[in-house]
Amino acid sequence: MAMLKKVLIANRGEIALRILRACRELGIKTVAVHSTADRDLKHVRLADESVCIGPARSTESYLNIPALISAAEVTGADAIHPGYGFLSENADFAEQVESSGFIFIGPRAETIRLMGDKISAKQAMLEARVPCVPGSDGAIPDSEAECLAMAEAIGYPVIIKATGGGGGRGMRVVQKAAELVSTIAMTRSEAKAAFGNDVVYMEKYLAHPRHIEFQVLADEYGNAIHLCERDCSMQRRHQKVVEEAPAPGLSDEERQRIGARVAEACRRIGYRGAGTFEFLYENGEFYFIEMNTRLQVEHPVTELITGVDMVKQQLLIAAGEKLQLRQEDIKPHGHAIECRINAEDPSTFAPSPGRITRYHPPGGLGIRVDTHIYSDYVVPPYYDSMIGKLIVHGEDRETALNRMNGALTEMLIEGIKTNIPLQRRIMTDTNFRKGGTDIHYLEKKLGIQ
Ligand code: MV4
Repeated sequence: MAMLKKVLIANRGEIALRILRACRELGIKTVAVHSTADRDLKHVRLADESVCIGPARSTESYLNIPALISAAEVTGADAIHPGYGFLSENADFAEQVESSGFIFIGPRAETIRLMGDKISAKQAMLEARVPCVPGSDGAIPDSEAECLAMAEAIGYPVIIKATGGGGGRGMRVVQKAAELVSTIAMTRSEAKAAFGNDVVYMEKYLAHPRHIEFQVLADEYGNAIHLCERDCSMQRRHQKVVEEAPAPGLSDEERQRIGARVAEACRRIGYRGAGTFEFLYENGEFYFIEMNTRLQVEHPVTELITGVDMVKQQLLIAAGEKLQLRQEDIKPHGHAIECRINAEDPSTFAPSPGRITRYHPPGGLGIRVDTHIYSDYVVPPYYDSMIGKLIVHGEDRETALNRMNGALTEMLIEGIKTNIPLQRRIMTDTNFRKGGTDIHYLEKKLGIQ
């Protein structure tokens, strides 16, 4: 690894540990950074060096750009891996990392900016012939009459989205013409307050889609491949609960058609690193909605079906190496499912931080546990409630589902509440087992029972 000798991991929890493991396999030294609440994190103990970057509150630690760059300077790191969440999709951070002389493990800052603006992202995808949701193809017109005519042409219901939003923030559904103008005004003012940007766009509202996303890897030399798709439809309040690969019922023809389009889009925009194209899938059609310019929580299901170590690929790409994988090398094998394990009440979803008094992970063939927890670890109240991921692989979906159900039964976490009971309900749900449930399924199931 010529260009990467030391990587600073600008994150915490399970993903910091995942990145540390990949670095170690490549002989790269690691720097852990942590808040005062995170001194006992597993990866902090395992890293070659560690730096305390600030108090528990993430705005003063994991989101503190000067503190992170100083930590890279004092430890002599070559590169910074942002993980997911925190600063991973912050173009200003990527820019400051690079202008300070470090490698940002991710795409160029301008690519993050292009994709962070949902209108420019969609325009780039339309130019690359990636199928998008029919809509305004740019900002909404100025005049009320033109907006009404546009919505009429698209057909109600329509959805108004903030270009600075994404991930479920800043959007509103409009059922009929009488509500259009006021809803546009409301979405605009909320977007202005939340993102400092009041530009909004319009799309046809898809009522019962599945959420299917395609994984890509691209190097700096115009080589780009896709690593098939994941189905992430099982979600609650825009938080994914279960992810799986491949998407149930998707044909290889559909997979290759969309996969080829997203890989080509990467070449056109000069994409670098790992990325995800998010689609809504309804009535056999794919509609691009957003791109994620980072490693995702659910990357392990892709790793298990393709055999590709995605974090290792990110590091190699950042080191300036050419992608050695070719599209022909990517053949999905079997089926993988991930259950996110959260420290929360399984029925009220209230966070449940505290001391883990006893921990027994499941094991056996096809079982993977990505977590930083251990017996006596104290889950702090300051961060996301996800404490780990249970991922299984099997020769087919049925095998994977049964293996997951067994692993969830075997997994023991005491001292705090977890969502393991909810995950067991999902794994035994008749409709989920049939495959193809939509993005509203879990909220409906929870609402009725
Ligand atoms: C949509 C939609 C229906 N129609 N766009 C929510 C998060 C953001 N990534 C886009 N989202 C949606 N966009 C159109 N034209 C429904 C959603 C949506 C959703 C999408 C993916 C995963 C979960 C979701 C939950 C609610 C709404």
